[in-house]
Amino acid sequence: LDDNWFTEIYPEESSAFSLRIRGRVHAEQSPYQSISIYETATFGYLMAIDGCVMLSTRDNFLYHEMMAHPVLFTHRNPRRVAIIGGGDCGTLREVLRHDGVEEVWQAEIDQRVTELSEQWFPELCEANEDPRANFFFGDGIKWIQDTDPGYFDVIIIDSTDPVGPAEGLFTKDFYRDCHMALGENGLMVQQTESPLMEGPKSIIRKAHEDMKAAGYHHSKTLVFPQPVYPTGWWSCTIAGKVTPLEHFREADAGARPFPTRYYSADVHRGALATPPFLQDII
Ligand code: AG3
Repeated sequence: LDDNWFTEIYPEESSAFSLRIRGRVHAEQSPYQSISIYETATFGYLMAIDGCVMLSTRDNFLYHEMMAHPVLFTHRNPRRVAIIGGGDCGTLREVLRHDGVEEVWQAEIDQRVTELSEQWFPELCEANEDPRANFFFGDGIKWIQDTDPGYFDVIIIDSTDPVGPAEGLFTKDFYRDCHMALGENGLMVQQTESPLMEGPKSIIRKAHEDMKAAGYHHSKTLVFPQPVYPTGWWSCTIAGKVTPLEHFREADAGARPFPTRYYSADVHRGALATPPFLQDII
């Protein structure tokens, strides 16, 4: 493949994902990472951080809807929500679709991610002026430690892979800090990478173990497609203090008064089904 293609090579260099591009429209080294934006032939714009795909115009709705709606329709009355990472504001937009949500905080370490998203993915940032939306740019781990105990109903961890700046977000200590910051019915959800990349060092299994060790009684992995990420199949793992995660507000999800392109009550129910091979890992 030549310069007309963007390629992300996956670990062990035995597989890769490519998209034909019209060109690279932006590249910079921020204080935290390298950020590039490409104009692709058929996926709209693409943001890559340190060479890893973060999102494309065409398919980010899959990931962002599944990071926001299942957890918000599982909590019985989510009013205060925190997003750790999520600098592109795609998750934030989905959270703000819920009328009952009164206050959302997005704690992103790299302000440049948000600024570039405003420029190249304006549709994801269309709700940024909503008076319920609040932005903190800095270390999300310290920020959650400084949060009043019990303040949030839901915490969404929308991070990059568990290397570099995001490594500390995949730890028991961080889950415990989130546990402190959550109210008694609190729920946390984390993006947990691809179920098909699972090896002996299973990220999903470790997430479940660490969540239990951090004091959550329930944890559940949901799966969904995401073509631009490694293997094309992705997951998020929800952890709950008291709420069983198989039961969600199905009637509310079915009657949601806002548009979605992937999420529905049926899709939510389907995503809760754990394929046998994944059951074995967890
Ligand atoms: N969050 C998940 C990115 C992980 C992709 N990994 C990779 N391409 N190797 C992205 C942020 C979307 N809001």
